[in-house]
Amino acid sequence: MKKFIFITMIILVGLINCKRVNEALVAEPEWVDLIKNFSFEARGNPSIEGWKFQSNVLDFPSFSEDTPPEGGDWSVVLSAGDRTYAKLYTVLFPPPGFLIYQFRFWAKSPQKQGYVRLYHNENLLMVLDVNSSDWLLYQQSGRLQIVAGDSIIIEFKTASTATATKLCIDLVKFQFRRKP
Ligand SMILES: [Ca+2]
Repeated sequence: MKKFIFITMIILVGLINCKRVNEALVAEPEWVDLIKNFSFEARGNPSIEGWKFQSNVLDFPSFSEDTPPEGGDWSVVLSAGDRTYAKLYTVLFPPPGFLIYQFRFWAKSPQKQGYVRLYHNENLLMVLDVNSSDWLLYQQSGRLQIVAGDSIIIEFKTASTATATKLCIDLVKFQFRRKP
């Protein structure tokens, strides 16, 4: 009887170990971040490397030492006013396949006049209004079918208003993982 119980225990331990191995084999894929300069800084200096800036008045955006939690030393600031606008965007190239994505960023616009658009090629995936006067984390997730050559465009822009307005941005992350 003791021998039978002992053998049964060995088999059960073996089954549990097999289950753990199987769980490890089907573990969820890791998230991959597509934006390298997500904090708008490099070695302690402000930077928009990897991003493009457009304005009908300004050549560069400005930066601020006012950052969100864990936002490092700098955030980027888009300023607009009377008949002016400012736009900051980046073009990403995810690998082909069926992907799950997470898009998140911290932003604030004291005048509640900023927004972000997310495009898949020419198709608008989403628009978010930045209507918080204090730093706020915005996030969105979804699924994408990517084929070779497809692009994802993330675009921050100030609204074109008569009065001066600002849009502050930091910690912009676009992460994906393959559908398990
Ligand atoms: Ca930063």
